[in-house]
Amino acid sequence: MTNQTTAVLGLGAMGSAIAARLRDTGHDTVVWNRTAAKTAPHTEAGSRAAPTPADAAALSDTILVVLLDHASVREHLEPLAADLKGKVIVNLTTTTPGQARDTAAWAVEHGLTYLDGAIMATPDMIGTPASRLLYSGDRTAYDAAHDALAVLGAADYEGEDAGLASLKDMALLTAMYQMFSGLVQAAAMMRTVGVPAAATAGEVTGWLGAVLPHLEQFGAVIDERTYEGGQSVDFTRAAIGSLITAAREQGVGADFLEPLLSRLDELSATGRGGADWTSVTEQLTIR
Ligand code: FVH
Repeated sequence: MTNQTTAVLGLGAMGSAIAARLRDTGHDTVVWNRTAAKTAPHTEAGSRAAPTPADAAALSDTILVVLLDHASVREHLEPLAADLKGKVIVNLTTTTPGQARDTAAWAVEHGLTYLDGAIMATPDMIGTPASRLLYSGDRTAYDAAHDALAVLGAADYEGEDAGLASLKDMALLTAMYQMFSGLVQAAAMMRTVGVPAAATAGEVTGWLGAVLPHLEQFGAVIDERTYEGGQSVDFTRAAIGSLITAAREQGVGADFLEPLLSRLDELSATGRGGADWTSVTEQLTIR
């Protein structure tokens, strides 16, 4: 345990969970929230409430920013540049990689120590073995804040580029939402014959569990970039075409699948129908 003080700016669902976890693990905490009433349960539990973000900064060594979005972060950090000198700022708010780099550049311009973070957890997971947080940017900031960060979940440092944590967060969330979209599509199809979505969700969970081990093979093929072997573009075109037809036969749209079929058609039309289907990866690069 250190004698450091950690401020939490933002007491929404996530900021509250973080403040509670810090307290539960013996960290001295200061909290601030735009709607001051939300500080009450925290002061009752042992945190000190600061009336302004500047007061929170003055009382703390490390400032964890857990606000809604990039705009709210910049709105509150920019006027504080002088107050934040000598402190460690860790921004856990979800931002894009570009926004993370932008805030890191702002911090450098003002001589501030800034680390960008991304939370791969829901509030109830904070402090459990299932919680993982990604960090990138100033390594000295990561090292200095490590005692506080380590109690929130696995604390993975991704590298000096401040955008790296956010990039990985966004990539993993992209994969997650594509998977969730798959459930939505399957539920819409099965509902046409009276199967409840809850039952389809169970079926999808089992099926995805069985096929998930293939992902690592796909990754290896994509890394080699030769796209030899595996399931071909033409085979996959036929498969996706059948899925689209099946959906339409049931009176269900296939909006999520059609773009993939278009990419596969392009590959086939340009003589690459025999390549591994994951070669669509190459078509996604737009610059
Ligand atoms: N909750 C989750 O499951 C996800 C998991 C992954 C990471 N996210 C990100 O964490 C950030 C905070 O999310 P949250 O769940 O705490 O969000 P809310 O409960 O909606 O609380 C939002 C807090 O932000 C404050 N706030 C909003 N706008 C402003 C502003 N312009 N100025 C100052 N504060 C602002 C809000 O204050 P108030 O409404 O209580 O006054 C809350 O404290 C977020 O980036 C997630 O993407 C969570």
